[in-house]
Amino acid sequence: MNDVGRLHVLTDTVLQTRFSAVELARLAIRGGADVIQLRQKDGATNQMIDTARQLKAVCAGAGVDLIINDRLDVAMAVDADGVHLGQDDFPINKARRMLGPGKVIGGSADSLEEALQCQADGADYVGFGPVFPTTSKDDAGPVAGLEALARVAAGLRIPVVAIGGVNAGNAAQIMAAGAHGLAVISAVCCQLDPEAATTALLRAMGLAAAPA
Ligand code: TZP
Ligand code: MG
Repeated sequence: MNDVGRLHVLTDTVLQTRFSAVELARLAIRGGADVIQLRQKDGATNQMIDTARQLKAVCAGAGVDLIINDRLDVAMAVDADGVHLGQDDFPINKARRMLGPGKVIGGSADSLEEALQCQADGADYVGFGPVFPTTSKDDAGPVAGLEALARVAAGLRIPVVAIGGVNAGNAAQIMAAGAHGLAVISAVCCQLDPEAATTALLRAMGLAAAPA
């Protein structure tokens, strides 16, 4: 079983254009993020590989995992630390065979059934959500809520990372529900100070000291 980080920051350059993916990664890492996920839905594959390669250098220098959303091919091209696969993406069990045991594989789930299937297929963690309302993903599906999150966290052997509408105001409740960690887009990427926003999340999770 591969170690899974606690605070996953998904880089987004569509909802905001102030920061590049690489700038976001640098700032989030300075703020304490331990996983950077490249999530890029559009654009040329060559350009995505180029961004992923730059992110890999930034993450490797900081001892942070780089995970690629959706694209097993891009993850393999840059020797990323892992891949995050949705229900309609490359199958987790086949990705495991291609990547080998040492890479992190996450799977998306919005129900206990989907989460259990991800686990059975060999995922290292499940990204569960949306736990709260979000405007960052058009097809995010119904809001699951904290009780559903707690049921999934209790029902799985592998870590559950909560996603969807996560912010410093609800992070403590999410962790109390049994989540291993959090994944965010807007709570970091769409903030004026992504570094400070990352640290605020870690504090709310109980993983960083309060300011002196
Ligand atoms: N998957 C489920 S909700 C979501 C994704 C990618 C969007 C999360 O974005 P935000 O801004 O943290 O709510
Ligand atoms: Mg996907």
